[in-house]
Amino acid sequence: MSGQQKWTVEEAREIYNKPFMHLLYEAQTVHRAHFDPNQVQRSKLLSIKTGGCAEDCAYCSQSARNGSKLPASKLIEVERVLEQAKKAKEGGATRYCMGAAWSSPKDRDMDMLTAMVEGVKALGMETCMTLGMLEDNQVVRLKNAGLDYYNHNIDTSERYYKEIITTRSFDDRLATLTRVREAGIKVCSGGIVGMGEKMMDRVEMLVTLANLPEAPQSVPVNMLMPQADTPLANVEKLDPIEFVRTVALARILMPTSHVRLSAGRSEMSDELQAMCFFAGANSIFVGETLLTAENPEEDKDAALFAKLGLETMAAFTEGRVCEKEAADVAAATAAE
Ligand code: SAM
Ligand code: DTB
Ligand code: SF4
Repeated sequence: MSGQQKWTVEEAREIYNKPFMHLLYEAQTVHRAHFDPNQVQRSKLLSIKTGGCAEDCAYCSQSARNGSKLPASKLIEVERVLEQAKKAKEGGATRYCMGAAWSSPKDRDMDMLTAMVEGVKALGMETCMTLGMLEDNQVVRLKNAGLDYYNHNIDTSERYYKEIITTRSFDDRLATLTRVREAGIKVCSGGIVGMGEKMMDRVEMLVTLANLPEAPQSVPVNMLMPQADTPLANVEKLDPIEFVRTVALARILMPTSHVRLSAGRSEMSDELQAMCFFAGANSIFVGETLLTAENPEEDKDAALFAKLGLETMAAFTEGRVCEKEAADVAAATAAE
């Protein structure tokens, strides 16, 4: 399939605009062919370096160029990261994502970053990092440390990207994704919905991701959380149905990827989140803070899981292993 066009923009637009019931039914059917529909992964985020970022992403509270009041911190100590990861694991998270407000890491940071990956992996958690653009040698070091996923969002369509970020290009973003994929690290790449983009920007963003030589194994879909003092602080709210359509299209175009219901859940009703799960989302961030922004409290999520009969997806690092499959494998092995 390498290098082949898998979806046309026209095909994707037609799917996105199907009558809502058809769209949800199709997304749920695709979802069930590859995943247990009642299992949702709990992921935890930690900001390992906050604020003072040199990039000008219009949505971000951490950009120094947005006049943001968020002070720049230093890279936090490895021990603190591991303490927090252990707590997250005890709270049921199976995936640990470490994010830094950088354009790219400095080589002098790499020893600490690789130690974080090794330590979190040793806890038995899936590891993900998001550190900005990477050079070849940095990708190799992260791979050798055992990093499972690298998050690097394309955020929107190529057309709209220029309206949102001027300090780097869409192609810069794709170049890092190529490096990560070629090094054998799984790609986590998605975007933000509700930044004033058009419907076609959401569609084109997902077609770009699905048509990469290998679709990202992980696709975060974020709802913009408007941040004070940023250019998008007062952007018009998007109809939540458009958000669900975006999740459904991600599921249909990338059937075996984890589609992650990421930022913005604190503003979403239980019903909207349930619709996102039905449309194929199968991961959430848990805990009261994302990187800097708020997220639903743990007891609220526990109640939501109970209400919907959702289970926490077991940890996995290779392929997709849900609890049921893992139990089947264990039973078959025991019977041998
Ligand atoms: N600095 C690195 C980078 O940009 O690649 C990593 C951290 S960055 C904060 C990770 C992602 O968070 C961004 O690509 C963006 O998609 C998402 N994000 C940031 N601010 C957001 C906001 N206010 N609302 C929704 N998503 C946001
Ligand atoms: C992603 O797509 N969403 C997460 C994760 N990848 C790193 C980050 C959301 C950030 C929301 C804003 C904040 O917490 O500052
Ligand atoms: Fe920096 Fe990442 Fe925020 Fe952009 S999204 S300003 S690169 S921290």
